[in-house]
Formats: sequence, C-alpha cells, structure tokens
Amino acid sequence: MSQAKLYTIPASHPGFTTQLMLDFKGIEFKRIDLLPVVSKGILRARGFPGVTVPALIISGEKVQGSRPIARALDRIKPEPALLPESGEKRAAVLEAEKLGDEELQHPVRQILWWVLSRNKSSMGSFLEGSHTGVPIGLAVKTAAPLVAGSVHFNQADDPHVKAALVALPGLLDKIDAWIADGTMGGETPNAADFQIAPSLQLAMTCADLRPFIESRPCGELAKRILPHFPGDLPKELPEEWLKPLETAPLNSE
Ligand SMILES: N[C@@H](CCC(=O)N[C@@H](CS)C(=O)NCC(=O)O)C(=O)O
Repeated sequence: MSQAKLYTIPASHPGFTTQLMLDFKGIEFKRIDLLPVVSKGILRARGFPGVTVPALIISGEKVQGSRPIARALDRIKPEPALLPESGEKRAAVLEAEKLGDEELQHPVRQILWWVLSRNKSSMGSFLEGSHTGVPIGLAVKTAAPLVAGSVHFNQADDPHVKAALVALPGLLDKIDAWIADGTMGGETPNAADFQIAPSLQLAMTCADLRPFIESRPCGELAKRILPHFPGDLPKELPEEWLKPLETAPLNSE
C-alpha cells in the first residue's frame, strides 16, 4: 500500500479527527496543510469531488469527509476497529458520531471564525506546527481576505453565532450522557470519541467558551483524546450571548 496522503487545513477539527483515526489504525500518512478558501481550488485540482477537508488518498481511493473516511479506514484496515461489533452499542456510537459531524462541528466553526475575524493576529496561533508553504508571519499579515472568505462561506455572522451558543449546552449535555452510559470515553476510543474530541478542543481555544467546557466530562475526554490543539482566542463574545451557557443546567435533557 503506498503511503496515504491527508489534505487538511491547520486546526481543522475534522482534519484532526482523521489524523487521530489514522494514528489509531497505525496507518502512516503524509499530511498536506492547505490554507482555508485556497484549499477549495487545490482539492478540485487533485480530483476530489467536494471542496472540503479532510480529504484522503488511501490505497488508490479518494475519500472525503470525516465519517466516510472512518468507514473507509475500517474497511481497508479492520483492526483495531473504530466501531463496536454489537448492534446496540454500534448504533449508539454511530448516533454520537453523526451528532458530532452534523450538529457540533459547524456551530463551533462559526463561533471560531466570528471571533477570529475580530482578532486576526490570533491566526498565527492556529498555524502552529503546520506547513502551508507560507511563513506564519506572512500568513497572518495577509489573513484578511481568507478570514473574510471563511466568515462568508461558513455564515459566521451574528444570528448564526447566537444560535450556535444557544444550541451548545444541549449538545454538551448529550455528549456527557454518552460518556456516562459508556457510548463514549471507554478505555479504547471509538469513532464518536475521535469525531467529537477535536470539535470540543477547537471550542476550548476560545477563552469565552473554555470555562463552560473544560471541567465537564466531555471537556476532560477531549483533553485525553487530543491533549494538544493549536490556537488561542481572547474573550470577544458579548456577555449577553453567553447567557445560555451560564444558565444551562448540567446534564439536563
Ligand atoms: N462535516 C465535514 C466538514 C468538512 C468541512 O467543512 N471542512 C472545513 C474545514 S474544518 C473546510 O474544508 N472548509 C473549507 C475552507 O475553510 O475553505 C467533515 O467532517 O468532513
């Protein structure tokens, strides 16, 4: 099998999901770091059907999206498995993984771009350890159009960010409940752990959100699965918008 190639964007949460899964499987890979927005054209030029990372070339196949990649990895290298064998446990992990992909990833992305657009110099902290081919200082100086493009593509505007902050406590409660019933957070991580931990770590790069996540079971799990995540954003969100996080009862339905 020729070496796998992972196309990602520095600090992309599903990009980290894929790296964690490749490491878990013991599959060697080359990581190609792309800058946001510019990534879209490069992925098309490489023959991928979509314009988002993670995008993986493995065993001659092009696979795009963190969940299709998880399924492909289990097919190509079944052990260690990313999903439990048994029906009920397997269905629960798939449900948690789906929530991570479809409900958690994007609101976190929207909050991040909203805060980053007001703190462009923080872009450098997200590029730590990456190799985009552009020196970090230059990338930061020229970040404005990339940040503006990302805000636009991701609808990282006031109404969406406010809605994301309203939805977040309920999502954290669901994840904590999955940890409590053993769907997530077991001794051996599964596809849901790998899907959700990077989104929570990305959320915790925001000083506004960190205190509401880090001491919860889901915050602890994220730090265990992915101990180091690049990026650091100062407090920026209006206090009023954070109220839903402050008043949310822990572990409510
Ligand atoms: N749910 C998809 C999301 C993929 C996605 O939206 N990736 C973002 C990076 S986190 C992307 O490629 N954005 C394009 C850009 O920033 O230009 C997955 O898990 O693969």
